[in-house]
Amino acid sequence: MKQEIRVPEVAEGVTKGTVVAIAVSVGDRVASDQTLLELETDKAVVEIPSPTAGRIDEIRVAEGAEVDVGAVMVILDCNEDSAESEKASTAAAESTTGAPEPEPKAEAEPEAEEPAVPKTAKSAAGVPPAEDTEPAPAKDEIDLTSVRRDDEVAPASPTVRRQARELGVDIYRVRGSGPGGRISAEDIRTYVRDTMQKIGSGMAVPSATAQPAQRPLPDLSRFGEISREPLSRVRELTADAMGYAWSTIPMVTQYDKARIDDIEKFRKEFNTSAPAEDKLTMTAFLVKGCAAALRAFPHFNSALDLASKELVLNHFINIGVAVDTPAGLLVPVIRDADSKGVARIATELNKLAEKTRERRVSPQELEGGTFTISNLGGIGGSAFTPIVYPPQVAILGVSKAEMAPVWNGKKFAPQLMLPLSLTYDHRVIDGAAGARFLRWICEALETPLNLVMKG
Ligand code: CAO
Repeated sequence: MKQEIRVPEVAEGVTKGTVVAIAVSVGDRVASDQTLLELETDKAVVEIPSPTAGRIDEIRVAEGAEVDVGAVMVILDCNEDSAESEKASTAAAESTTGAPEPEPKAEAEPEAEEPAVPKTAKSAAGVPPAEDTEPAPAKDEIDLTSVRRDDEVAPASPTVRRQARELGVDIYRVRGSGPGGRISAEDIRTYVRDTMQKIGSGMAVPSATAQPAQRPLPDLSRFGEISREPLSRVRELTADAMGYAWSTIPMVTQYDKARIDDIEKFRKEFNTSAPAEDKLTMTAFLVKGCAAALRAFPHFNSALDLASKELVLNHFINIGVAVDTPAGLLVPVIRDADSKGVARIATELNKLAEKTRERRVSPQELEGGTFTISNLGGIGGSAFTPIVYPPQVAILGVSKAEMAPVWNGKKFAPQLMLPLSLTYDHRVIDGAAGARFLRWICEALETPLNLVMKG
């Protein structure tokens, strides 16, 4: 007799789930209550047990597949002598663990149409129910086929993967010590031990918290036509750096506006007679203003070393400037910006930006920045929150300067206002310091003489 194993109703309101692991292969003999596969829903992770002993005749789902409640996942051939199958399976379990499996339930023979009852259930928050008892791991009871998530592989038994989940370990980060990289319970314990030691010594921990693993994408083609394009190396590196920054740095962004009528007037006049390569840009003034501000506020020109519990103060001021290129965002660096005049910075930046857009910039020209400016004002926008670029602790975002009515104490007067947004690492910089630093930059830009006088 063949029996269909269907997706059970795990919890009220749950209508579908994702097959996260298949623990058996076609042809395998299984005992009653043996785990067939694991199903993940937004509420719980459950192991789907075999309702009776038999042989796996067909597997109709794949790992990663989304399945509806009631859908057939596995066909079980129960024609085999059930008692014999169970005996064989139990004996195998005993021979590897020394502990007998629980007595099979002789009466566990549900109707063919009835979905299998989940063996264990664990809340999505990772709290197992009180009655959840860990079954004795049986080495031969599962198929250790590689379990994939995107490009990552985690070959491990359902029991080991459940152990990882319960400990909050992202199993895709654990190095398996077994044949073919198989991950054992001991590997999970080693990973937890190592991680705790690193935390204790203040070292950076490459944990799931630091770099949240991406969940498998749903099948978007179900909703319409899609196409795929490979990530450029720049995009890959940006994704990595931004993901790391976003998940490890507690950031705050503050906003202010600078009156830049005088700078803009001077810049326009200067540019009427300047060759293209020496054109004075708004970004050049910003580099100069930030370099002077960093001299006055050295903590903004630092890096946080948690391992040694120190703040590393850079005695050089290298300003990175975000450049939009067809391949993605690149950040070349103006070195020792505080010791250069605005005209020299402008010439250097024009050349560097052009080289960067043409991808002729060298790796050396992209490294060593101690602070970054991201000017999107040439494109538009009234404000944005840039992300700190580690190991730096602050970044200045610049939006589009626009004429605005500003109250001068007697009346509203039209003025060119440049919106600035400063994001900083709140572990290093307090809000008051952030506000002072940003105001300092605004004042330096509002009266260009300040760029010479301040610092
Ligand atoms: N407000 C108003 N106008 C601005 C401006 C601002 N904040 N910034 C630049 N402009 C104007 C310039 O004055 C220039 O106009 P003129 O030709 O009349 O002088 C025009 O916009 C174009 O400027 P530009 O882009 O050629 O020169 P720039 O030095 O100001 O900017 C650079 C150089 C490299 C910053 C810019 O080309 C760039 O790539 N910006 C994008 C940065 C980016 O992608 N950041 C996002 C990072 S986070 O995702």
